[in-house]
Amino acid sequence: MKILLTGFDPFDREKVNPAFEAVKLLPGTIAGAQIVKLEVPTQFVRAGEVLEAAMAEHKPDVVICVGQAGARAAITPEKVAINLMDGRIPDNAGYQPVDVPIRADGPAAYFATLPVKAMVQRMQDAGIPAAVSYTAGTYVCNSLMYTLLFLIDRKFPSVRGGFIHVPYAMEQAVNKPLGTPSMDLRQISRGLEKAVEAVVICGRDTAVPMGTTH
Ligand code: PCA
Repeated sequence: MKILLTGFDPFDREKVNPAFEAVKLLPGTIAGAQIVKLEVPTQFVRAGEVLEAAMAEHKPDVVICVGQAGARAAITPEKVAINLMDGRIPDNAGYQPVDVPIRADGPAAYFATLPVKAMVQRMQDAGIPAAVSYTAGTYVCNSLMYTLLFLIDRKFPSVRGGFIHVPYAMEQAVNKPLGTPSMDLRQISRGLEKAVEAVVICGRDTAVPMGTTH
């Protein structure tokens, strides 16, 4: 099995993006699966183009995109991506769409085709804070997740795919307000490794309740 893992470059005046830093720390093989690592730009349009080219080149069985979610204290596999771009800030190319669909010919939303609950469970079993997330936001991460699932739907039907948001790396929180959540990069990477193990091991997701009441 071959798994393509992507991580974004830094954005919003940050010096690092914990997503690609944690992906870089991963071993080359996880649970027998070959890991291919790819940095993608934090740009609405270009990120999807780079991903599509990499999927055509590497022909992965699974694609997992990883991004930074600075306000979160846990590693969060995303359940759903929506067909909407609404940038609070411009992307790294200066593009700031407001209420623009990602694909005019695409559905309103796609679900991840990865076992998100099993991924969360395996991270928690390893002592790493993790939770299912039911919104990937409206910025470049949601856009890349939607584009990935659109590409799987229309062009690469045998591929399974999804997205994981990770907290700030600890060093990013140093000059931020007290209480800003963060996680050690090695723990983020260990969490990603556990999540990948779950993808390799679990065909169907575990049916334990993890939904929210709000
Ligand atoms: N996080 C942003 C975009 C790039 C990243 O790492 C997001 O959550 O949309």
